[in-house]
Order: sequence, then C-alpha cells, then structure tokens
Amino acid sequence: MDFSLSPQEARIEADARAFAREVLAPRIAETDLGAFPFESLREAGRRGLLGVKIPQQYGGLGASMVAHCSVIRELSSVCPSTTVALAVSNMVADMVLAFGSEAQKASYLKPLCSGDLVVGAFALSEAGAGSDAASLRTRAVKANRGGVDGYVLDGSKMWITSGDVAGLVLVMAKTDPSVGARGITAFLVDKGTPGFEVGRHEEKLGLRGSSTVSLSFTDLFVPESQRLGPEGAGFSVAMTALDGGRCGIGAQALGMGRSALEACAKHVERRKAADRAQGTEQLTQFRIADMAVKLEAAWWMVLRAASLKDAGKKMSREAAMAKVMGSEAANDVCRMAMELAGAAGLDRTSPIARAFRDVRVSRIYEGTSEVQRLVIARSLVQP
Ligand code: COS
Repeated sequence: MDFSLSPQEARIEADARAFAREVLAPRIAETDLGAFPFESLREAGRRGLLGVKIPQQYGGLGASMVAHCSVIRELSSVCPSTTVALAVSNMVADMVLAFGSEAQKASYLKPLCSGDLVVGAFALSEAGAGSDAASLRTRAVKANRGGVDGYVLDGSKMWITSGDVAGLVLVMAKTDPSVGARGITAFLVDKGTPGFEVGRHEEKLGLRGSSTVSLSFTDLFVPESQRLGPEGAGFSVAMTALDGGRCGIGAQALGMGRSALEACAKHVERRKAADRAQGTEQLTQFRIADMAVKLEAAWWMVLRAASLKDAGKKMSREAAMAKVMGSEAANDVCRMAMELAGAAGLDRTSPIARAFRDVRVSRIYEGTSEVQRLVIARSLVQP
C-alpha cells in the first residue's frame, strides 16, 4: 500500500502551503479578531482552491480527495477560520457536481470555484435538529408562481457556516414530513432570493474569522430547476456531503494540531529552566513524541478514508473514524501544547492559544464525536 502523494497532489499541496504562507499568514491577527477573510477567499479562488476536486472544465483543479485533505491540513495549520469557509464551499461544489443537472453545473460550478459567489454554504442543522438531522422541520411545499413550477420554503436553520456571505446556500427541507429522512429534499438557494433572511451571528470561542449565522426562509419561492437531485434524496445528498466533509474535518483538526506542536517544539527549544533547555528534559521529549505519534496516526486514517473516496468506494465508516481520530488527537495535542508552554500558551495571540480555541469545534461540527461513534458502531452491529 502506497500512500505517497502523486506528482499532481504533491504540487497542489505545495501550492496550498505557499498560499497559506503568502496570503493567510499576514492576516491571521485580523481574522482571529473576527474579520471575515473575503480577500483571502478571492485569492483562493484564483488559485483553484475553492474547487479542488471539481474538473477543470468547470473551473476546478480536477484533483483527488487526498489532494483536498492535504490542502485543508496545510491551510488550517495557518488559518483554520479561512479553511472552514473554503472547506464547506468545496463540499457544496462537490454536491453540485455529484447530484446536479448539466444546467446546474453550468451555472454554479465556475462561479463557486472562482470565488464570484464568495463561497457556498450548507444548511442542514436547525434549533431542534442537530445530531438528529432527519427531524428537521423546514418545509418545502410545491407551488406554481407566475406560471413557474417550484417550491415554497418556510423554516429556519442554525449554525450555518458563511450563511450570511455565501452566494449559494444548499438547503435541506422536508417535502414530505410523513416519511422521515426519505421526505427530505435538497435545494440550491441563491443569496438575495426574496424571503431569505440572515439572523443571529454566533459569538464563538474559536474560528472567530469564520461567520456562523442562523437563517430563516419565509414564503421563499424556488423554481423546480433549483432542486438538487430528486425529491426525497436530500438526506442522502447531505450524508454524502458529510462523508467527504468529515474526512476533511479530520484533516483540518490535524493542521491545527500540527501548528500547536510546532509552536510548542520551538518554545521548549528556547525555554530554559535551571540552565537546561526544557526540550532536553526526557519528560518533555516523551510528551512531544506522543503528540507527533497521535497526529501521524490520525493522518494515515484521513488518507485511508480519502483514498477510498477516490476509488469510488463507500467510506462513511472510515470518514467517521478519521474524524473521531483526527479531531480527538488534535484536541489532545493542543491541550498538551498548552500544558508544556505554561504561561506562554496563555497569550491570546500565540499560535498555541489560537489552536487550542480553534480546534475544539472539530469534535462538534459536521457530526459530534458521539455521532461518528454511532455511524461506526452501526456498521459493525446490525439490528
Ligand atoms: N450516504 C448516503 N446515504 C446515507 C448515508 C450516507 N453516508 N447515511 C445514511 N444514508 C441514508 C440511508 O441509507 C437511509 O436511506 P433509506 O431510508 O433510503 O434506506 C437514510 O439516509 C436514513 O439513514 P439513517 O436511518 O441511518 O438516518 P438516521 O436518522 O438514523 O441518522 C445519523 C443517522 C445520526 C448518522 C445522522 O442523523 C447524522 O449524521 N447526524 C449528524 C448530522 C450532522 O453531522 N450535522 C452537522 C451538520 S453540518 S455542521
């Protein structure tokens, strides 16, 4: 088994590293204070990073899931806030590619990849439907407006990444509330559609530069041409998106873990106690080694899930495993880095403090650690 990157993947990873260094790094302070990274995302679009897996004919890089995860890890090791907006946008583009009609691909993929739509957003969660996503209550009712067949959406969503800035929102709504998950349908909703309203902005512990909002839809009409996939296929669209997304969150968390480890290693090299560098103490060395082992092991699991996706195989379980392992390893590493850095780690602007704050949500969003364990266990224990 060979998990080394292909020449194309290695080039894309190097390009992502250069983008992170040249574009993201100089803006970290303002992004961490809550400025949405419009300019960085625009530049990401110019470099193809908003459509890593999208074929070149539609404006993307036409690369693999392995390349996508490598990009996400590189970018999040510098600016996880920008990375989450970029990752969700890639996920929305992937769904348009996988489930969209030719007309939908033609109208949305190029503007998503170039950044003309700023980013895409994914609207599944609701106040009463987080982990139990199938219980969502947003309704989509068939209607004809001005001679055009379509649907009227009513309801609200919560915790929507980039929901206020996105030019396109992928919305899951119930077309048939009597049949649970099978009654959910996916819709492509353009920013500015009458009836679309942005609500509260969340004040988050970390990922401060990523915008997280609630959305509400009131008598919002979408023509039938905006339905993504058949009626009733929306839950499968959402779960397919999340299979890829979860693998990406593993990669994202590991990028943050890597930045915490690197900052911590630098700190213990410099820090002296009783005339000896902290990094020469065996206790410190063992901890640093444990941190590196956790990150490396989890990265191999991300690559395994990603390569299954590239081979066109089902990878829900492996994506869940990669997310549990990646996010929990990275949370452990950031906590251990905090402990080794002592008071230096408490500086709010230090890479260690930032990673410690930013990484926490990786165990929560795109399915909590508990949801991932449910997905894994269900694949092993049949009812
Ligand atoms: N890919 C494609 N289809 C899938 C799928 C997947 N990974 N997982 C489930 N489905 C399909 C099933 O095949 C089933 O279809 P049929 O009824 O036609 O057989 C349907 O979806 C319902 O599946 P299931 O019964 O497993 O759904 P549950 O309601 O039990 O939900 C969990 C399962 C908990 C896994 C799901 O609700 C979930 O992932 N919750 C977390 C949501 C989340 O991550 N939210 C974060 C939003 S983004 S921040």
